[in-house]
Amino acid sequence: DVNVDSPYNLDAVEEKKGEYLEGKIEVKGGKGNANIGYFINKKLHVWCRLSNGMWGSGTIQSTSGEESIVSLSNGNVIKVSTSQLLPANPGILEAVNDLIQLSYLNEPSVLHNLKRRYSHDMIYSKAGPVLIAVNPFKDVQIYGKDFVTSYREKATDSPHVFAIADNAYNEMMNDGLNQSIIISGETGAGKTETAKFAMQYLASLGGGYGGKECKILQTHCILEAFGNAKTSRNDSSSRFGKLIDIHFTALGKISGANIQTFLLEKSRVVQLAAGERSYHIFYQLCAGAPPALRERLNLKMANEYNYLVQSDCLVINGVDDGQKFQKLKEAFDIVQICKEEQEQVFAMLAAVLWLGNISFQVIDKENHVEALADEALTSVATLIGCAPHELMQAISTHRIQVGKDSIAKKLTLQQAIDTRDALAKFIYASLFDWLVEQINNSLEAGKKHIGRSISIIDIYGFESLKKNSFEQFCINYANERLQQHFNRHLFKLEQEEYDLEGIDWTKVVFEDNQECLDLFEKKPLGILSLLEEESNAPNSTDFTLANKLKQHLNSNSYFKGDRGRAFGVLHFAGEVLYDTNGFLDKNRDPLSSEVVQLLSSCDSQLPQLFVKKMFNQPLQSVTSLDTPMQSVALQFKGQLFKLMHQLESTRSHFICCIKPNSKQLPGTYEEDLVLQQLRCYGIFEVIRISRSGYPTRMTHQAFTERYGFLLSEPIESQDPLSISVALLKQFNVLPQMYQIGYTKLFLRTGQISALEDRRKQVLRGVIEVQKYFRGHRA
Ligand code: AD9
Ligand code: MG
Repeated sequence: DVNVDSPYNLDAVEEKKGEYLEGKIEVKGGKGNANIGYFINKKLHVWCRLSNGMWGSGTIQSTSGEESIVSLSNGNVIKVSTSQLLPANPGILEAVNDLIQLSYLNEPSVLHNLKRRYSHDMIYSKAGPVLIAVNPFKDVQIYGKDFVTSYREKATDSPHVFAIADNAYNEMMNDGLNQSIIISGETGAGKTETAKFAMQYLASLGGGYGGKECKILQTHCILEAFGNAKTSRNDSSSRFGKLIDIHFTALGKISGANIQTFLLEKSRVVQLAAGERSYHIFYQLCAGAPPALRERLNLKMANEYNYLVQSDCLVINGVDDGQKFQKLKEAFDIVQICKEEQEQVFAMLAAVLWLGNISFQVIDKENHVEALADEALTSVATLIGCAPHELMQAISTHRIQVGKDSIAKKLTLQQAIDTRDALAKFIYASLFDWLVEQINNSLEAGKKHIGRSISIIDIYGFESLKKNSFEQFCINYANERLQQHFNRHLFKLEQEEYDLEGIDWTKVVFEDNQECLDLFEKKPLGILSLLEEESNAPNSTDFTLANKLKQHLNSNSYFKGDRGRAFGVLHFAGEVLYDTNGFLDKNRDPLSSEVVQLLSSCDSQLPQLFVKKMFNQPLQSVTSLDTPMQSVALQFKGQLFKLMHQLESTRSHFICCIKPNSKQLPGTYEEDLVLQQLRCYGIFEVIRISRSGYPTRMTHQAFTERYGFLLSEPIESQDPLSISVALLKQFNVLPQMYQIGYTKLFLRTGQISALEDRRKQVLRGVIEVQKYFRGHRA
């Protein structure tokens, strides 16, 4: 018996597939060693785990007791535990387009299939409705105009991001439904690149109105400069989430677009891990600014700025930051950010850089400090438009209320540094938001959108690092939410539809992550609520936070609280341990009232605007200038809820990006790494469900409208359902290949093609006849 721990073992699959399996290999689902005997007789291939942890394929020579002798394809003969064997697919099923076509669904077969394709640069595969994209880490020539045309004309059915985009576009045009393309995957898996290709395709389909499509494509350059950075795992890692809505007219032309961003990683502006960089734009500005601009901004080279040198990494192999700066300016011009605004943007960037160079001098025994009045301080003051002593005051003192009077108290060194860094982060994050707003204005040109749209979502992937902090906490929470959408969309909706249509469909059990989401969101005893409470409590520390979480959540099976200052969460993608160090502070994200006042009295336009924006946010009431109105986590939760709500009204398409190796190398496929990602995104579950389901569905009405004319003999009743049934009979569609619902017809994979072929054939004939007659009339 071939049986393993994996839930995707042969038996399970055979049961699910039942009798409709067009078995290329006839394997009885029964127990006992009958299967093995069959495999031996037929010299069929099997997979076995090798001592190095890899899967090897071979044929069974003999079995005795619990052990089998397997002759591997590389010539070696090994003895393995019989229970470790899994059936391999026949040669003709190697490298299939869609994993649901595999006769045997098990982990090595799926891994091998993807690997075979990958080695031939076929980086895309389907897993039922989900597109899998394995990052090639090299230029594969599959995105040119010829490919766009091929997919547009349906000349190929090879899986591709273009096919997904084409599908979304067609469904939008045909059904009038808004669409979404959700791209997931871990850092470096290729989400952002994939999103760009999807947009490139849609832009080429929907081009037409005043070059909007060209503008949309240019936004990448700006967003990447300001929102991407080199991390240890991706040379250009997006440090923010984004949703791009592309708007179309009723005729399918692009009419505009709108970008929403989520939670930019602010801490990166002031603090870098070794070997990583801050946001690309800083290095681009330092390397590419022309002399006159350098002078106006008093700009130095990157290696003179503390914020940038701290990580010992100033350049990226193969990247010319100076040249990128020129490209950025061109992009600015295209999205109509005028020269004066550009200058202001650069001034803000230079101010942030100079802030990091401001140093403090200890002036008393209590470690109180004063900022040094040096070049750094005067440069910042000039760039943001205030007097140096005002800046000095704002970052080294704190006003407190004593009765009716307020007195200025000097800050300690750490407090002063935190205040200075908070200012830098605030300016940068506000600048980022401001830019997105400018881009949106330019893309929409003030129009209110009422037509249809396709949304593309590229949000940071699940992260499990050696040390996980508040940022990972938020990112993984977002992924948990997206995962639920994925589950709901693919599984729940699927089942509900079958139920609604009265279709007999053996319920498939699937993982739901609602309980993990509850752990985050339950009120008043979920992590987010508790975090909020602790953030507002006086004298709370990271330790009191950790204790509070433990105290209330230890009985939750998704929570692990027995680790000092840290706590663990059992995410859908695995357990992650979070260190609460800095949680409260990052969540509060305080900006001192001194700094707020300073910015609002600056001569420059942007700092003033940033402060105004901060206090104009809806839902926020200004209680005190010291505590921001809404904590970061709550704000983020609000954004996510809005996103989910928006997605719910769309038809979603999913792309799952896979990172084949952690070295960003082409041609390298690490099985374990791929397997872990496939498991984590529930791909096996998706395949299993798709195989046991009916992926093609059409209303009886639509079905008869499309194929009714193919009926060879007229039938009595003219209702769509009867015509559907007659058509199925005429085309010999086997009873196990379809089910008839109340309003819809459900067909298994591959069943529609015969009807489609016949339809095309007949239509072609009609056209020929018409031509013939036209020819004769002329
Ligand atoms: V992160 O979560 O933002 O850190 P992403 O977005 O998933 O990450 P990204 O799209 O940035 O990954 O891809 C990483 C790198 O892989 C890119 O810089 C490219 O060098 C490479 N890549 C990804 N997809 C493709 C592709 N289809 N063709 C060629 C690719 N190279
Ligand atoms: Mg990215």
